[in-house]
Amino acid sequence: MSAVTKAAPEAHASAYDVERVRAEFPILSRSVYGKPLVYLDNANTTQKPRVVIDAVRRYYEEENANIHRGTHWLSEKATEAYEGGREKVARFLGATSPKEIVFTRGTTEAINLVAAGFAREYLQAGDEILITGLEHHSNIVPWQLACERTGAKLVVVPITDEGEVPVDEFEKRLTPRTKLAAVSHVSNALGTVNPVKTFIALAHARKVPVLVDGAQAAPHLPLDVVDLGCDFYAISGHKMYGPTGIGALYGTEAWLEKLPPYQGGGDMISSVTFEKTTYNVLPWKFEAGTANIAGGIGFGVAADWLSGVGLAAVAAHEHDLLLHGTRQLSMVPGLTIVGRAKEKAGVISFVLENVHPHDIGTILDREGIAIRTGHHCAQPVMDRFGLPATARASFGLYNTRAEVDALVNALAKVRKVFG
Ligand code: C6P
Repeated sequence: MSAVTKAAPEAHASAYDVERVRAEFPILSRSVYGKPLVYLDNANTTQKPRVVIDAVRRYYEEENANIHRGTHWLSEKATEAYEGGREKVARFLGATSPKEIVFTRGTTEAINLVAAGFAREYLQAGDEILITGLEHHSNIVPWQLACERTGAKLVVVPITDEGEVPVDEFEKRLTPRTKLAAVSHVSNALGTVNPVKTFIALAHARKVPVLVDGAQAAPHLPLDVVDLGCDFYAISGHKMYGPTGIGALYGTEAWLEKLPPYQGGGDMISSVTFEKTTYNVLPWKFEAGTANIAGGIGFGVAADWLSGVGLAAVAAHEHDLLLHGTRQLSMVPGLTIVGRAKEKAGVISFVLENVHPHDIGTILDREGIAIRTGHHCAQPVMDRFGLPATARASFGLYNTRAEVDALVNALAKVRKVFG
């Protein structure tokens, strides 16, 4: 398997043309309840550009076959396209080799893979797994399962009223018993960008490996896993303008070699007898059964497309939306923004006096505006702020200031309905 060639300098970093980007997304021209769709639920899942839709369709129309095991032409084509997808994802993340990219169903499965491997090989009673109070359930529950199985303990770094994870609080909880730290890069519930590079350096100084939940970072920030120095990085294709049901675990070759297989079945073996099975080489050791072939192909195309738009430009554009949205929403009477970290991605969680977030969501929906309401699969974050739920607007690279204004105007209607 070839090494990864580094991505070319970002294409349109200086002149971000949001209308040109929007034109690539067929769904953005549709209406909902007779109103133009305003899609502000990007942390949940993103819309798909035409190139991704076409790549998935082309695979089914022209190249559909199972991979790795056929001797025929179609199977070779499908294998090439799928493994090409892996190379693209590796390049997107800055990985050294595609061997370090394991395709999974998404971030959740990527974290479960590592947690299960640690539970089997590296954890025992009294050991500690360090997480933060900002985590999504996907970066809590797999570790709880691992702890239940082994007697290890989950240690949580508390968050501040702003929704930040203080570096000294993180450092304080790294002990000789810490076997791994698992931290989100960007919080889905509050938008906080964690200083993961600092966390990794502190953990590594104590020989503690670090897994980063990058579900909410990969679509929004320039990334380089080698520069970050993380041991594992988990991402979801569907949050990166790619298909659902596909994601990736980046792991250093050294760690992936050491971890045991996650599931058993076809493709992950090199030979099987009833007495003994030997496993396939990386990354296939972790990919049992027929893969999500169309997903892997579409994910690669999405990763290339996103790099082509340019993550620095995307981050700058979304930061502008964040500033504009924060300013406008702060002026809505009775509205409180939850999560005011200094470093934030394009996520605004808020509550409105005397209105349940679900009611906000329902009224906005009738205006064609899609946001998410609820606990955002981050119940401990809600508990920290004494809230059952928030309303959350999360921006993507195709959103505009006008859409943010539409949200603000619709909130005036919500206030009217609720007096
Ligand atoms: N957050 C949201 O609306 P999956 O489902 O495996 O693709 O991603 C799980 C996940 C893990 N970590 C973080 C930080 C996430 O935000 C998510 C998914 C969505 O916020 C759906 S709950």
